[in-house]
Amino acid sequence: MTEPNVARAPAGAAADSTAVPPEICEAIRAGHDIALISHVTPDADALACLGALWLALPELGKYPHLVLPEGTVSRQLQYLVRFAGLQTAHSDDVRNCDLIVALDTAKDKRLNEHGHVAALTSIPILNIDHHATNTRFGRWNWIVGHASSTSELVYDVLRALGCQITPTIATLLYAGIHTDTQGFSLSNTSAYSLKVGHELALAGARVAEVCERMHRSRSRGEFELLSTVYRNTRVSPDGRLAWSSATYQEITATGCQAADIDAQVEIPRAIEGIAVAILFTEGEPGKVRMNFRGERGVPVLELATKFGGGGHHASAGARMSGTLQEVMDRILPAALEFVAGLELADPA
Ligand SMILES: [Mn+2]
Repeated sequence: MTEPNVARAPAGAAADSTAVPPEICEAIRAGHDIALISHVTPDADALACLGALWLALPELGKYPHLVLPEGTVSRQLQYLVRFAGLQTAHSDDVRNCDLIVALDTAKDKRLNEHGHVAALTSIPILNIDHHATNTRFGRWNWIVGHASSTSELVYDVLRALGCQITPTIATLLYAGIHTDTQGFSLSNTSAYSLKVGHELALAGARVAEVCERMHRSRSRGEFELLSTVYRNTRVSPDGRLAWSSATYQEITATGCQAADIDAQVEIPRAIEGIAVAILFTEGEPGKVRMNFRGERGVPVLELATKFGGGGHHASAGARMSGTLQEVMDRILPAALEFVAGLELADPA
């Protein structure tokens, strides 16, 4: 017996790209000196978008200027910076730009520019992002909530502009998509993101190297920090909520910083049957970051926005002042109530 030949696109997964709006390409074509900025604590998606545009724009006769303040890239992701040979611009060059491209950044407050280019306010912004909560702070905004990553959108932009996808650009964008989809394993993995992954592999993306550097290249300190997050993981009596935490003390004792731990909400998330996972990290004394993840379509964005955060439907974040314990005492009762109210299909 053969299986009936039925296409099984998961609900909500776009089969094809959303066409790049013409004004997005026109804004780039009209620019001359172009500042490229992403979000604070840049992840692989942010760095990939910065790097891909920085490498591609000279082909169109543009002068790209990378805004990536010293010390903002985690140890593990410095691989991408070295691999692409990325060089940060001087602030004078940035001030003289006639266009800013903001990448993967939901709010202008989150732009990773450390205030050294405060004069940027007069420069028009082109805003390319996949966060559902993007505030559309640009003069031009291309916000595609169903895209797996901003790297997927930058790939579409480069194709629309007729830029060559070199093996280095392909490797960067592959790293961005691979990381935002957790290795093509999350619900944001669409038929289209797999298609782009395929095209990037054909263009020479270093698939195995990206996986090794993103998933199997922990320093001893990072490994120790992960074991702390495992040890601190707790599960609610109803089995629906799992959470973990790391205090400032626990993070710095391993020689790590908060940026090294941002994605580790995947640890409590790995427990079978949970609906929501949360990671609380105290990156600086008295400043707590929360990462929320929802399984089986659970809209954790609702929970995150209650506490001033944002992000995506099933992957969101928020920040709060206070000690780790104070913040957990505030958030956990609300999270327990949230999961208790969910109507969940039983996991198979
Ligand atoms: Mn992203």
